[in-house]
Amino acid sequence: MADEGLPVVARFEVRQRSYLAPDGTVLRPLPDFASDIPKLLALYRGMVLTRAFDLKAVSLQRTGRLGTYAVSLGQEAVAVGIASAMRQEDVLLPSYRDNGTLLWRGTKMEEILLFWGGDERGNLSSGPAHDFPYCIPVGSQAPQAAGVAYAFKLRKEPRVAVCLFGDGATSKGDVWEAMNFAGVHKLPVVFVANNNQWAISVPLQLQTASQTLAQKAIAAGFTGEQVDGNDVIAVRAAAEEAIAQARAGGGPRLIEALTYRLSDHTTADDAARYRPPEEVQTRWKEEPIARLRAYLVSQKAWGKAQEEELAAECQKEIEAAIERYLASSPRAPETMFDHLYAELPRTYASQRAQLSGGSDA
Ligand SMILES: Cc1ncc(C[n+]2csc(CCOP(=O)(O)OP(=O)(O)O)c2C)c(N)n1
Ligand SMILES: [Mg+2]
Repeated sequence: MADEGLPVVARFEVRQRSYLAPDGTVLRPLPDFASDIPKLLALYRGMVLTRAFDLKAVSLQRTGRLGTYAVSLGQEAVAVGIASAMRQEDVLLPSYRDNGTLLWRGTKMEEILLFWGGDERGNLSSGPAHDFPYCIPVGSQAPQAAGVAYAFKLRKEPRVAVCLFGDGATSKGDVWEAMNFAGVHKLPVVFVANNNQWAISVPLQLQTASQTLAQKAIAAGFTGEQVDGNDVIAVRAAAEEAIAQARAGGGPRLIEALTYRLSDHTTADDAARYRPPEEVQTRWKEEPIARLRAYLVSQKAWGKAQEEELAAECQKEIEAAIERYLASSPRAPETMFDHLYAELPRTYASQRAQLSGGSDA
């Protein structure tokens, strides 16, 4: 071979983290926090609540009481695993599918419903005021996360920006530019690629020829790790480690969470048109909630009675939130012009006046 004798100047490896097999059996020694059963029960509750809420949101959309909604069915472990490793003062930059992450951070269900019901008041979250709202333009939250982390570094604040995006987003320049910048400046940011294998109808193999998404971090000069995104213990452990490293000045990390989008892309999509139902059925065997439940049952920490109680409690909480959402009176149309400009430009001022029934001068 022509390159014989030439020195190898770079090698890299990508590790994959998992603790629980799909049937809930333990693959390797669990991280310390997993011996704290109440902590695991809280993660379990977070996932169950997210799923129940998502399903209700879909039925609201189907009955004309909500706009388009992006379900996180099958991806609850990423939401809860990441959010539970963050501190209040850290900053979350979520994607439109991160419902469970927002719920864990304190956003109220009725706020989420307001947002997807087309009411901007839904962005006034009861979660940390410094968290970013749902990001709809794919990948644009990544440069914002690098900016947030740059500010933390300049101000010498021990805080971390945590940014979630999908596999499709990793093909965007925004994500690469953000990672490159974060690598150069060793910024306190954790990027999480929620690899659910699909970007609407585009499968992963048409998204990238790269063997993993995690290795994209290596070109930016920092560690990329794969984690079983259906194993909430693994997600939580990876997030804890990455966030601690970032907080201590050790720079960014990329976590590629391997999941599967069990639902349609959104309520405006019909995935049966582009992916075989057998694929979805197979992936149901790996989903995160049954997995943690099986482990908890094996530890005698969970049973049928608790499951029924939890389901009823979640339904009650969700129903109450839906009632509050449906009872909120719609905003006046002219308010769409408010909060955009310190001083409304003339053209908008006249449109606003028209809408509110006043003069259009
Ligand atoms: C900049 C931009 N381009 C296109 C779209 C339309 N769009 C919405 S979601 C999506 C696919 C994103 O896939 P992925 O990043 O894998 O996230 P997932 O939906 O699977 O969570 C596209 C192309 C958009 N919202 N923003
Ligand atoms: Mg995707």
